[in-house]
Amino acid sequence: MTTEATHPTVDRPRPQPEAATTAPAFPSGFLWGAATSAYQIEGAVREDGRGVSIWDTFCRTPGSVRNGDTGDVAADHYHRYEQDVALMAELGLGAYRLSIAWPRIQPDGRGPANPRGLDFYRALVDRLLDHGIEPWVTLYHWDLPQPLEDAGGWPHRDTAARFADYAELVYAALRDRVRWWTTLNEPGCSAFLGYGSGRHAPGVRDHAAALRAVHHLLLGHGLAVAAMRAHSPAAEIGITLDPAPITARSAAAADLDAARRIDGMKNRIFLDPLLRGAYPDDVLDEIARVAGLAHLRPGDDAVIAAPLDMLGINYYRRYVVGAGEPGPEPSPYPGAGDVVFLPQGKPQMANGWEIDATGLRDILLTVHRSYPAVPLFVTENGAAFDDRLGPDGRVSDPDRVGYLDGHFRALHEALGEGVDLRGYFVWSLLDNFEWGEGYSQRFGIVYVDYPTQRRVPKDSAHWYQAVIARNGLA
Ligand code: IFM
Repeated sequence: MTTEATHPTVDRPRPQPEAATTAPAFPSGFLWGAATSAYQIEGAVREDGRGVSIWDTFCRTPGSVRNGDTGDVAADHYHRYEQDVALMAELGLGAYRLSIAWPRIQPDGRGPANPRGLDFYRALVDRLLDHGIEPWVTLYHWDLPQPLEDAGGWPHRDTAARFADYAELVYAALRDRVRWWTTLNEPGCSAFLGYGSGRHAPGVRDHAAALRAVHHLLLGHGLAVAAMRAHSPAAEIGITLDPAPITARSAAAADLDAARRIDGMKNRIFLDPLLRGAYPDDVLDEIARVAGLAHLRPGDDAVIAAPLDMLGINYYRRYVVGAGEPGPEPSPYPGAGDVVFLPQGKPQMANGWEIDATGLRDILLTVHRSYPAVPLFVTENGAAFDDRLGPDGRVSDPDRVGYLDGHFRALHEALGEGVDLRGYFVWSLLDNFEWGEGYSQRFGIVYVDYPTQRRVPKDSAHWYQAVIARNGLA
């Protein structure tokens, strides 16, 4: 068991670090970066042989994305990547986490690589290296080629094999210049939002399909790791998850059970197979009840548990849960329709997520203490606020500065507790297409004026630049 769900005390007093007399400094070599993903920033969806992804289709399904927004243009990074890399260099970033658009490489999701797709990423990576910025490549950040969805998508076992083929193609083309590789970004969102609640592409609402998707995403990850390592063992390969601390509203048995179930579907369903070699028993019982076990085959567990060189953690919020009544919207999580998610009265981001920096420390400690050792990186963390370009040409975002400061202190505490944390990537470099919320939310430390595509570093970008320069807080 991995989170506070397993510790029935609510608001348990925690040991407080002694009041800091000096500003937190980070270990030498700590990696400071920024992250984006292909569909959220690139645009150019019909250029250079790119195929159609499930997000292109979903965006055209009426009512799926706020304001009918699409990623057709996004932040136009496909055409402006040189300018964007120059901006990263100015900020002093040590690393940039990007994702590859699978439909640019294999427009149909299978077959030989589209050379023009690879050329774009080669050029981007080379530009990063020219500036001394380490490229961190994520192979899958949610943009499945539509033909693979038409053939069954992630609930279909063959998609795992297709993903491994794709991973090997990209790896073969870029491994001479990219050291750090991540297979999947937040497979929980792909499975449970894509096939459970239907809030993300492809918009399916079927818990059995979601659980099959979980397994095939994990299997695809394991097969991809094997294919990449067979090609050349030199790479550093990992996966990015978005585990969250789950806190029960009270010590009542029903609330603790609600917390166990959410912890199971949000955290342990991924962490346990990857790091311990099997689904936890209670999660497996739920999979059997909802989806049956026919999709789990002998040998899968070992493939999925391929040793990792690092684990990426994306952190945004803590979940406080209790037992309640099923709501009107379908839960993303099987067996959790009755679970209520409770506000704690903390300050919120523009999307309503409550800000809780202590949750970042807690989830890092949980992963560190409950699982076999693996180097950790925070591969995403950030906040959306209602940013505006001022008449003076500045974007003043004190809330984001406060947010980052609080979360950096949480990182520092985790390091002090012995967590093997090696780096941090802010989400996001640029304002971008926030999936079902379209362009209504701005997560960037750089403001994008969409009508002109002008980039304006927000105050938080300048503040982050100073943190990076001194490798610590002021
Ligand atoms: O924008 C997303 C990103 O694509 C995945 N992690 C969460 C971010 C904010 O919602």
